[in-house]
Amino acid sequence: MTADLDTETQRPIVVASNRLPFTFERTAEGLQRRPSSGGLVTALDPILRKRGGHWIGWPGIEMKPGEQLPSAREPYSITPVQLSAAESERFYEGFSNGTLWPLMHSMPTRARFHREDWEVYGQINERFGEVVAQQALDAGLVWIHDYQLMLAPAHVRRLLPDVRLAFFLHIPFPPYDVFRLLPWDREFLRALLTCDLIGFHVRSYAHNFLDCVQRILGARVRRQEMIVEYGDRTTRVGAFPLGIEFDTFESLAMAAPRTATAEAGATVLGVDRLDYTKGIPERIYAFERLLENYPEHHEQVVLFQIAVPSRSQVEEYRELKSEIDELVGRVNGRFATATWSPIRYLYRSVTRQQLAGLYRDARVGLITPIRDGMNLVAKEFVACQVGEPGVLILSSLAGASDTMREALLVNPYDIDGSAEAIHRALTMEEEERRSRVVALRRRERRDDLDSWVASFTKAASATQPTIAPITDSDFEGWLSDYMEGYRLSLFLDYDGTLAPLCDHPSNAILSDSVHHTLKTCAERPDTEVAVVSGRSLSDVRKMVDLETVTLAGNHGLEIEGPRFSTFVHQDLIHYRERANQLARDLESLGVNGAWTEAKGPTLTYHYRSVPEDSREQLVKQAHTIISRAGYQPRDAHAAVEARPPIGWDKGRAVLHILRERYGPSWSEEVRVIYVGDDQTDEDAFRFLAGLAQTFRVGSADTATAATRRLPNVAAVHALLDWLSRRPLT
Ligand code: GDG
Repeated sequence: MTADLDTETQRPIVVASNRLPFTFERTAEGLQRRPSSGGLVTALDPILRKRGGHWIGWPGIEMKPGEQLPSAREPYSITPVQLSAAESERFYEGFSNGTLWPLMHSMPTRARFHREDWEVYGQINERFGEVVAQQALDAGLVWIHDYQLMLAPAHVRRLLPDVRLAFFLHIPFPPYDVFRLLPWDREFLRALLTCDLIGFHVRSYAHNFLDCVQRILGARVRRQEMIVEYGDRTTRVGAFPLGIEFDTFESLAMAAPRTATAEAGATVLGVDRLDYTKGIPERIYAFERLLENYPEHHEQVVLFQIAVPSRSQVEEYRELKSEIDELVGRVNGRFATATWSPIRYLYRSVTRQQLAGLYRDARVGLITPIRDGMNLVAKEFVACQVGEPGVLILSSLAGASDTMREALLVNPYDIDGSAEAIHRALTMEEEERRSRVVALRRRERRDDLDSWVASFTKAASATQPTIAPITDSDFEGWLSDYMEGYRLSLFLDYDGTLAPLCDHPSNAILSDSVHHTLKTCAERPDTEVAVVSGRSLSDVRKMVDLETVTLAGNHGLEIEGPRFSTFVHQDLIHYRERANQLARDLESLGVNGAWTEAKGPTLTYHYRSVPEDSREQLVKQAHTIISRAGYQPRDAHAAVEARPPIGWDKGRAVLHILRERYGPSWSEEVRVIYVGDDQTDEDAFRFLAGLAQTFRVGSADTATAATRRLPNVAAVHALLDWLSRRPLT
């Protein structure tokens, strides 16, 4: 088998989705395959059949130890991701279909939010990410699909920092006010932003996503270009309306034998997975209204509804099935005659060939979801209009309505309006029917599945945009209103914030221009500047070299500054000797370029020069030694900090400085900005949440409590520069 290649890079494409294209069932004869249902498989299977590549997904059953999947017949390779029955319940039925599916379809009252489900969803996404990363070492493109795997990109990115990574969402992305109901909204957005490209079906979903990253994460969004900048990474966002295999459906429709429905008079056809988003009850009400209002259709017209069983483990789906059964029974009971039942309802799937014949012979395609990412049935219906032209009635709430403007568009909640549309479709002149169908078919033939794949993969392999320099207008937008009329207290971390990270801390020297701008800020009568560092106080004093600046060393355990009584945490006295002992203990780990920096009461074990493959072991040992000495180990940039177990951190140090300077009502006197790049700055970000504007500098890969991110030291300098030039308060 040859893995086919990503066109641009000539390297294989790796696709991951929750389901594989087939699902297994355990029978007396062993594991049996049956095709998976639904739009995602319909879309992806032909792509991989044609191009080859690798598909990673869940096989649909819990496999027994040592059990092998029957070998694949597909012309592409497959790696199954195993889930236990318990995991599948929480991950699939629970979080994917109980939380995300309704929420993303803007039906929040149906969504349930359970932490246990969320945790398992996170674990399974991590598992998927790891399997994908194993298979994608030389991939030209990793392409992850749909709402079940929205956190997986972050894990792939963690393991393969340089891989080309794209995501496509097959369902809607809801507006900000709905998405933010998700208690884990930030985690989802952050994970998606590890991708190079994120695709949606239509522009409005892409715009909803942009709104969310801007408002929830504080990311920088270039709307015109549809680019998100977050930390030091850029992500393209785009609308890629999915198409179908037009030619295949057309050929199937041409070849399909005449169906029994064609003999039964005019058929109004509905085809859906049995799902509450598909608007099946509303459709039956609309059909009932048609029969009430237009008796001329009695005995002439049949609504043929195919509902493919779906998610039948989920209670809500079982309830929906009963509701539909009851409705069909009631309407049939009300209108049926000896020779005619108005609704034919099939609760099972049919073959593709049968489906094509049904589409072709239907007089009306009634596709009226109350919410739908795209809806492929509408497209398949028009592809199959190879004989007498039928009429497509399409919900304006399906993504497909964005482009399929020649359909009769209806709001499915408007029962009378929908009934009118059915009547209009049933009585439409042939000329109008043909004009509409011709236009619809022309577009779907052109924008078919191949063209979708080509446009998506082309966008995914385009050169990644660079971060546009941060300008005055960014800072004005973010900070002007907040600061207006107030004094400013500005807190800055040192390493990685004011000076770039270096192999050795002694090399992390302030550039002349940053030093100058910092000095200008600190000399302004309306601004106080403090540098809060993990370095020892004497060290940070040497590096900053400005008497006008307040300095906090050892994460704020020692503070000094102008008009400020020097502070040394009272408990430190107990730790000086212990720190010396710990420094001696850590010497044993001084291998491969690792070394220990003794900073008085605290220490830092640096491993920046240690080769990647020996880091994990050393870090683990460092943690053990530090904990054994009664100190707290804490991960920093290529370093482990050892801090005495004193309830003190950068957050408390900031509070101390603010209270000393401005008294207990400091928040009424002064506005606060805090900028840092390190895990230890997170204490300050958390403490200052709602009380300050906070910026996390650097990579977007770790979570942050900061209000916004800045990409690098240059952006911090731009901020200082803007602050130094602003009009005096
Ligand atoms: C999700 C999004 C988005 C249906 N019944 C039978 C059958 N089908 C096939 C259809 C069609 C597919 O299933 C259904 O696709 P949809 O797009 O309508 O809907 P979802 O399953 O909800 O798909 C949706 C899609 O992903 C793709 O991105 O469009 O918005 O919700 O292809 O033909 N196929 C066969 N027998 C049936 O009885 N063989």
